Amino acid sequence: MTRIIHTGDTHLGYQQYHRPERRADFLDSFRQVVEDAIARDVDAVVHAGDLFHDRRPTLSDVLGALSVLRDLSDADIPFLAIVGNHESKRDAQWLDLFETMGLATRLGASPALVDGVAVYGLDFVPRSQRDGLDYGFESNDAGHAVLVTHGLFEPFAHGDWDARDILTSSPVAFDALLLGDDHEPKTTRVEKPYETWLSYCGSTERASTAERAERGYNIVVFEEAIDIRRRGLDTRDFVFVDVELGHGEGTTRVTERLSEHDLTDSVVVVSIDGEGDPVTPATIEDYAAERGALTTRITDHREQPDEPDVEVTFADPDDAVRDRLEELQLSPAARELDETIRASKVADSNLADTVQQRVAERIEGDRSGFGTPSETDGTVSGSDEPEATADPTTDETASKQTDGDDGQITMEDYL
Ligand SMILES: [Mn+2]
Repeated sequence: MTRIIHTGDTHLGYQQYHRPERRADFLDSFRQVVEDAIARDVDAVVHAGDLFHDRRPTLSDVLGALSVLRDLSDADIPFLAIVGNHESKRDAQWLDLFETMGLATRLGASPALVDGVAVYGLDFVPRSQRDGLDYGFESNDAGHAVLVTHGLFEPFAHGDWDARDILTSSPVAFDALLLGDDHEPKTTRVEKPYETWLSYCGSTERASTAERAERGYNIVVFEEAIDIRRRGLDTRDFVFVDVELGHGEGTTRVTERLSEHDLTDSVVVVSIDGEGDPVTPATIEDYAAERGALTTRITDHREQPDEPDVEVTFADPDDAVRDRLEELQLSPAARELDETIRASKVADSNLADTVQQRVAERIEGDRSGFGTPSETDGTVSGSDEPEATADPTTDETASKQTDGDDGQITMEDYL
């Protein structure tokens, strides 16, 4: 029997609500997972990405991670991990540092062997790089094979990449995909011809108020079959209070509802709906603070004609960016640049040159990918382009060379 802890979406360094206590909470959850791993003497801890909330964690976040990983290493339990979308740097990864120090293994196309289980990894893959991806998974003669990866996969709801595409293309038949990115734990199985378990372990702390359910991690037990079990974590209390205000009800009704709960050291999340009077958030916050709450978040869902109706439904900011980019229906050129700047592996110092080069290549090639040019700052022009002029109709040369536009390609064209 082989037992592997599957965790991920740890988001170390996330100073949620600008509270240092919350930053400490994310580290504390990671420590709990590792303490459980040591207490249960599991065979490995697999991390499915987003160990860090940001690609630039502070030194104390890195030191926190190191201290937890060192405890795991001292117990001779391997830490096998991949890189998620939140923490992905353009060149070397934090995980590479931990690997250099002997505290982690960065999973990839060659399997890490854990007591009869071959464990492979695939870092988060930006959308533009998914088609025709060469996985290169090497063969194994272990009894089981699993792939650890990060992203939103179909057949789960909100998936933007069908996990069955990976399974079909992979030269290795996986018994399970151990996933990160979706912060809600969920497990399903795709049947023949795949016969593969797909499982999200969920986040270990609440990275957004949408994450109401208990946080935890999974233990994957490999015998003849595979069994995926769930373990809860003791995280900071979140008190969710959903108030439906009736006619004539307001702030007092909200504080009455808060009085039904122990708010000590908790994050209080108040959601207001219905009719009723306007509420004063400061009064509600003060009430909760007097009863020991760490912080209070208030969302009033009632119609507020003066404010734009912005509905926040994402579990993590990158998802929101992704959704927004989809809404914008950017041209292929714009998406390529977005990937280059935001999610690619281009070194920071080379970024400006790379963007300029990609734009130049686009200008050489198909111009139809661009929108209407405009005259703004931030001009990026190909090296062979003529100097731009303010009025395209007065410069025949520029006009000819640029299909009637003014010869300037500006960043606004991509946004
Ligand atoms: Mn995440």
